[in-house]
Amino acid sequence: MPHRTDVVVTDLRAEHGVPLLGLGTSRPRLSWTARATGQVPPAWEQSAYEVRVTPQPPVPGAGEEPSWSSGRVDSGDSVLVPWPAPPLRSRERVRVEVRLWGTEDPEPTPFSLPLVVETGLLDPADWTAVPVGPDWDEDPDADHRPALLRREFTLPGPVARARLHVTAHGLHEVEVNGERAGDEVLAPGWTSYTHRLRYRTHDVTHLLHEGSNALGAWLADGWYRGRFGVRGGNRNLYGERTALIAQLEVDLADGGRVVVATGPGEGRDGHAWRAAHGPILASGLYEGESHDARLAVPGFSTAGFDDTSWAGVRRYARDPATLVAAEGPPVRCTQEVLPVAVLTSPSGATVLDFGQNLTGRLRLRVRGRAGDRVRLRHAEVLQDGELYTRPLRTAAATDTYVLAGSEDSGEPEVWEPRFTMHGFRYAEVTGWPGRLHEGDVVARVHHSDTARTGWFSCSDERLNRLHENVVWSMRSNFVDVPTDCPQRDERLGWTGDIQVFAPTAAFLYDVSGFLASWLRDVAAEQLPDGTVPWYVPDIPGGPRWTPPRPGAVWGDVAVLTPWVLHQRYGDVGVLRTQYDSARAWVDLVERLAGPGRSWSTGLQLGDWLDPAAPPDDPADARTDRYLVATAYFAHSARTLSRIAAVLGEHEDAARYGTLADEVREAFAAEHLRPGGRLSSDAQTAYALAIVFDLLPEAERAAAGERLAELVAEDGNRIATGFAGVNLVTDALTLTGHDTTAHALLTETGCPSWLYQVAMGATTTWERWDSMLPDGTVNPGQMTSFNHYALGSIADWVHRTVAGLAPAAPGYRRLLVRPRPGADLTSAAARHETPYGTAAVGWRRTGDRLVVDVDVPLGVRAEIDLPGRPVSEAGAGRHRFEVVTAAEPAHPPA
Ligand code: RAM
Repeated sequence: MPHRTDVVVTDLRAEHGVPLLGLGTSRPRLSWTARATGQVPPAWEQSAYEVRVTPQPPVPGAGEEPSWSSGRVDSGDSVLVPWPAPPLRSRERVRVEVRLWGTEDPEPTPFSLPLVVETGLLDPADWTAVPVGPDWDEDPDADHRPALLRREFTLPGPVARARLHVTAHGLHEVEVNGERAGDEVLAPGWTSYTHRLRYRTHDVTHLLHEGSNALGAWLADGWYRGRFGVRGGNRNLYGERTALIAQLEVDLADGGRVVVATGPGEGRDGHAWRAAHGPILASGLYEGESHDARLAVPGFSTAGFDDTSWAGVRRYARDPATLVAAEGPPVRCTQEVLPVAVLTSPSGATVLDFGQNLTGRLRLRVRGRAGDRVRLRHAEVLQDGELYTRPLRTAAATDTYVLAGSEDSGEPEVWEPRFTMHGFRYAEVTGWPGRLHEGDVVARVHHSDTARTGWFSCSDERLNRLHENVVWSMRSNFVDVPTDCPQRDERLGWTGDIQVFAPTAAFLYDVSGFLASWLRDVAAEQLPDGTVPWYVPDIPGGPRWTPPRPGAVWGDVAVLTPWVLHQRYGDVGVLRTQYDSARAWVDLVERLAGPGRSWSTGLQLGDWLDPAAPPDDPADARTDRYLVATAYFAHSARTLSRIAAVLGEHEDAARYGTLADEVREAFAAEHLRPGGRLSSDAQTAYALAIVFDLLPEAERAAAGERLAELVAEDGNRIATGFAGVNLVTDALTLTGHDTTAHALLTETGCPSWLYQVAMGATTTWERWDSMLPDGTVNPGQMTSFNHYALGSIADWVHRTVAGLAPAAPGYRRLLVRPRPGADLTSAAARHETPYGTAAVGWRRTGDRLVVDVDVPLGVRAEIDLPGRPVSEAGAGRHRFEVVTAAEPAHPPA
């Protein structure tokens, strides 16, 4: 059959793209994009597809099975398309190819490049591995020295394919024949371990050979049993003993199979798991790591190593039904940063400045004598020229390396801690033998290695820096869990923070798998009455946070964040998976609010960290906390009604729609004063009322006027905390006050976004004034320089300053609606949508505005430019020119 060769299918992916190995579902959803390679009509749309699936046997050539084909399926869908073929079995590897037909095309495109995916262990019965840890006694109340585990095994013939399925109680790093398996860090990450413990599958074929082989593992406390949590935290959150769960499955070239799994006693080959201490003396996520290289155990993960002095192992319990495949990318090192300066502090200390606040740890290259001790302390800021660690509270954030002695060999010792993480820009180095040379110490940035998908730039360098800061705070806090901060003794998955930041995150990086996985933990940790914990995974947090109580903004994550994933990624599945969780939340709030429909009880953090709130009571905001609670109740009920409609749950859609109407009325009855004023005459109150559509049409314009007035009265300074920060500029835009929105964005006085930039921030701060105007650190006991919530304005920047927004789930339609600010001469944004690359860039000279738009194939864009009727554009690159008023204020709403 001839092919339509000017359209090609690219970027074929399964589920969230990552992982491809060890997929946890038998029916992975497929997505692809169509790309034009020649002249394709802008209105081209996919009208049908064919999926071909070919099994890939472990031993090449052996018993090759024929391909399965879906045949021609009439559908325009290309994002998260349901698996068309028979369900996959555990460990099944298949090659997938797709081709398409366009509406007018008699002939299809050629088949795409193949995507090869492989399932993990889908059935609990697939697991023969059980948790094993060292067979020695430990004091559960003390720090523990991380252990090493090892086991040898024999392979009777050449290897065709080998997979290692691995996880742990605690943190692990696994080695096969002396080589590390995979490159993930802080594995298995942090989930609600009691309900869900993630494993990953590594391809270790190339590390094995016929004959004697060995597996080795490092084990550390991590979240599982290390001290973790606020107010000193707790140890043994999930158990008192660390253990490895590993299952190595080897397919031999002759068709045989060898399985080496963690377990007690000797295997049939006479080998057993053994345990010993290694060179790590102590390691904690907050504390840092202490490593004595003189105690190194070279070759412990290679065959022939003498382990006769090693201890045996103990077996522990774990229901294999709680072992789940990872749904997104692991934490990895993604960048290395060299110091920009080596400072000598007033007290004489050597301090490295990396020029960027980040999450990661240092790698050393050092030469010295055996026993030389290098100590590294980390901090985000200096005060009076010295490392300033008070904001870290009880997190020591100190790493120590004792040298094995490298003077004679000439080769430097290279070391990086394994099981800890720090949030820092500065590091103090003590005990360095000899002179510190450039490149001796490098900061290695770590976070969940999600793909970057969104970019923004404009003619104002200060805004570009702000945007960079947002990106850096996101990277710093997407460390397996969406955390509040990466540096102090906290680092918890605060639900409110990610609820306000999720739209920004979803533009900047592909967080579809990362957040889908975390939302499963939200559902797992929800109390039977529907209460969503303040942070997930939920751990003891003292009387304020434990047991969790229902609070608006934070609990609403259960409804609003799945909706964000649906809007940005076209993911209906996540709505289905989270549906019960979302309903349980709204039903709970409905009960709490009672027939009056206004939620006015309980612990509410409200507009947390309103800059007017006293440093020691961040919930004491200008906007009444119960106004915030009722507004969010209305918004979540409305959103849930929309979710129900998407899922075809029509009764629920109607019921929650009516509930939302009633809460809306209750809100207006209680909080709206004649003339459009609200009971709390504050930025956040108006922002909520406008964006959540809680006011009658006539009062809405007045509310917008009042909001603009308040901003002007405040000297264009921001006056919201977490509950209003992501809404205030949208509220201004929705009511025709773009000029005021831009004034807020570009203000530099304290508090404002650019105040932080003017103070030299390289990440976004927890408090508007984490650093006070005099350069000293805010005395509040809760002062982080790396929190993402206040950076959530970036979503409005992308959608409104650059003008790139989704107009249908997954960007199947685009809304191009830039609203250039008075002082900007250009701005641009680009986003890798599920349908391909979309971009908007504009440039202004005098009153002429030139706008360039890239629309992916198969997508239509609504073009809404100032002073020009709304029009539509199909795929391809388009240029529009309009003559605007010099200041494009008050566009049609
Ligand atoms: C702080 C956290 C977080 C916030 C909670 C309420 O401790 O840093 O940002 O959500 O308080």
